[in-house]
Amino acid sequence: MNTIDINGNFLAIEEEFSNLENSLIVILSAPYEHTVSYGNGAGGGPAGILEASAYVEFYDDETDRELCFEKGIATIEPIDFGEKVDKDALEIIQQRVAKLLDKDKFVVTLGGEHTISTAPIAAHYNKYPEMCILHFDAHSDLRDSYLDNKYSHASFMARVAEFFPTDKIVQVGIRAQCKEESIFIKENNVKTFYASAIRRGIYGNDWQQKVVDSLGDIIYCTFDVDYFDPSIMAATGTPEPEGFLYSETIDIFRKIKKAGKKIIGLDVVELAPSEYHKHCDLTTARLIYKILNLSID
Ligand SMILES: [Mn+2]
Repeated sequence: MNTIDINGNFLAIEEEFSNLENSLIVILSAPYEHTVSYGNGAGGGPAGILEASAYVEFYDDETDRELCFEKGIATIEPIDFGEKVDKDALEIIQQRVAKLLDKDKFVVTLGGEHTISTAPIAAHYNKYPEMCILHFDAHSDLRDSYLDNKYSHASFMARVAEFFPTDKIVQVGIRAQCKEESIFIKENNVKTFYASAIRRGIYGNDWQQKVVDSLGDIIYCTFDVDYFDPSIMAATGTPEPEGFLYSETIDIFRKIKKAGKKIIGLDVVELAPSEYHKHCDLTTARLIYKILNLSID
């Protein structure tokens, strides 16, 4: 696995702090786009994030440190899927992630459409059988298939549910789903924090704490940027109203840290860069660095 140098790696950092061997954190790009249903462009997500990340500051005032120089962040060359799609594409990603986990790296996988997340989740689950999943999304992605494809971005969590205990899945921000999905959630005890329930005050003022309380101690996070409100995240395939803002979201990661729980892996998907909404790329790059800052001791 070759790494990208300062002219294109995450945060634009020198070799000393971005070579694979000495870096704890590894950014793996999976620019997979095959089953897009509404807006396209998710395949450009990783490149957009990496480009914008050059403008993210190394220093984080909250943790008072430069995490990238403390731990090292390596950026791997993007996966070339060739003609591979669906299950075959997922296998490539899972092998790469597993290899990095074998080296005890903290892996951040960048999509691409949400389909890809099944792979890093499977790889992390093999290493951390006690983990739970924290899933940020406007959609629950629990349709058994969508447009005749079981490996659709709209079905990724249905694939995960085939090998992962559903009562250890916590979904946040859901606001667009079909009835079949809502039935699946009830029957299989998926913990779903619907956007409407949060806004109606069902969880009180500190809804973020309720999310954290429902999580186990070891957490894998999959983050679809369409969880955010379209006002701050227009650059995504299916932007849905009644979304969430940046700070109220970071609060969840603050509370995870405070509770002594641990994020052990992350993927960020569905950014579809747009020249009219450049801030979305930067928002996503900052989100990733902030989560890393709050998750890694
Ligand atoms: Mn989504």
